[in-house]
Amino acid sequence: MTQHPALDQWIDDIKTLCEPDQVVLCDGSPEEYQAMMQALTEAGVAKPLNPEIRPNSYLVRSDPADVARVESRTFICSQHEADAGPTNHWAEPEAMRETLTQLFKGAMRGRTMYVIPFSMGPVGSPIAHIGVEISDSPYVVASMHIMTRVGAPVLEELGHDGRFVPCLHSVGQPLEHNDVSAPWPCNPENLYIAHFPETREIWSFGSGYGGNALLGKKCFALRIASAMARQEGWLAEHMLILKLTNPEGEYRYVAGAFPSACGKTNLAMLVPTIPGWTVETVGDDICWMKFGSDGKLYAINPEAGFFGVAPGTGMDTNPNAMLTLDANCIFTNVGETEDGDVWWEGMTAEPPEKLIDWRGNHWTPESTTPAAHPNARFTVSAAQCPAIAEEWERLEGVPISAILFGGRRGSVVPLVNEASTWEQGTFFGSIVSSEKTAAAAGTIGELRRDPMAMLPFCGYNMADYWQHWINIGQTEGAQLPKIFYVNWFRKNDAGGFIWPGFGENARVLQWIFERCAGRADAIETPIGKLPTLDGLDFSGLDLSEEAIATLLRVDTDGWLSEIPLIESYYETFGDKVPAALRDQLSQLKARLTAAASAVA
Ligand code: O2Y
Ligand code: MN
Repeated sequence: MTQHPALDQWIDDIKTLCEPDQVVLCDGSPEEYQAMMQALTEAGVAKPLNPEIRPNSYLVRSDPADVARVESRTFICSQHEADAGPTNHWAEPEAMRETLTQLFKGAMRGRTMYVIPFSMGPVGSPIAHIGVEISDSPYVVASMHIMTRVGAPVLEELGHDGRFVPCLHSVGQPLEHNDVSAPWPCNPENLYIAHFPETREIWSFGSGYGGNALLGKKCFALRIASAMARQEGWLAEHMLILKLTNPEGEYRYVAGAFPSACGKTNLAMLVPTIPGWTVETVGDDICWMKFGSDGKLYAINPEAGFFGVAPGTGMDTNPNAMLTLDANCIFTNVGETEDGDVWWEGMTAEPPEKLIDWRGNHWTPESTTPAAHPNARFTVSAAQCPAIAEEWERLEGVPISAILFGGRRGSVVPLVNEASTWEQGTFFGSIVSSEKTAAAAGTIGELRRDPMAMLPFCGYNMADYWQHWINIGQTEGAQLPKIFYVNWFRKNDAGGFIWPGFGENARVLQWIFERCAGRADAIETPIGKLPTLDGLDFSGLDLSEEAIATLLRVDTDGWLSEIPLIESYYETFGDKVPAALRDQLSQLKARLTAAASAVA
């Protein structure tokens, strides 16, 4: 089938196991994409949108039981449980292999088995890696076309013996004689998203949705790649990458890790409010960084498309995303308007008078359920983004000057602070947290730690991952990016957000840019380096002196009460926590205690 005997052998083994009706080696062509969308349309799961409004675009409705990544069914199958760590679900590899082998036996009966060779990253980039996904879902094939680079150039790059990550996927619903396929086949009762970091394999069964099924994204590019990166001395991160240019045309590249619901895609496509500054997008979700010969960290976006959350995306919040969606999109689980277009909450200020909701039911603004599922998604090629940076597919990647960490914190954490050292920056990353926003009683205001925004995506023990970050910082000849912690979500006493956010975040990026250029002042404080009161450009913003002071203040008491929370969080990782991070924590405590007693 290919010129790669080991790949052929794997394809053959999976064919024998899964017993599909036929096997198709995907070529990544536009014709293949159209054939998949045609098949999905005939199956009644996809619907072409009005070509006058949104050419070559489709609405897909998934099974309501298969609408998001399922962390409780996501497993790291390392030989030793300690290597998965307390933040992952661990399963013994041989036992998991046995369970999955039974499930995959005959799982593709009556279906086509697609073999999808794909590259994470531009084909031929020294930072890219190759995977092959076998799937029985035409939705997965079409989505992989958009989200990765698929087809012949990938096989050529692989050659006779190149290394690839085998990614096996089935929706888990074989067709017996005369069965009619469900429009969106899935098997939520037998769901497994299993990762084998030591052998670099992925097996996913029972879901056709997003991160569960498009195995290049979270499964490969983060969970497996993080384990590869640890072995090979690079970083696989849950980060956006943006290019920031000042009015003089000087530019720098910034990577940023934020937990969900912090506006990561919006930041990646930001339209600055400050005159003369521009932001261009390199990536919105994942960043792979390797050292170049000059000691700098060079980054690529391993993906080729955006799989973004639709609700909340509108011309007011993210015009570049909206313009990206003009044509050639797959929309999953959004509302359908009367004129054959799509709609979701936040797309326009006024909802349409009536539409068909994501479940296929009639909907009006009076309905008590949302028109679009909260995790409804758009899938679209990154090349269509009007803000895409021209170098977004550069084989050698782009040199990163700054790394941002951020969470959603109403109190304690200032608008921005800079780590004095790589170790302190790693410490900042390890304590990233957001206040829970869920309406569940008793949880509001409680902190959810999401270190480096990698909580569900680290393919090995989180504390070993922190040690890997520390080790990266000790690499001979490294010219490391500066690390910053940002918080757009600080609240005032009345509970309102102080900082306007969105395009105004460019003011913070400006300070970061100037710090990287060695031009802006900073004050050394117990929690790192903060802007001087006049260091950030607040001109034209309706912010009182008190509000500015709150944004840039070191809340000594707040941080002191945070220390025991961090200590007990670290305790969950036992003695694996790097000594360098324990040192950072005790030094922070000492500095805060000294500051508090100086005031008293
Ligand atoms: O529900 C899913 O499978 C999508 S998850 C996702 C998609 C795009 C970018 N980020 C994420 C995430 O969970 O971080
Ligand atoms: Mn993500």
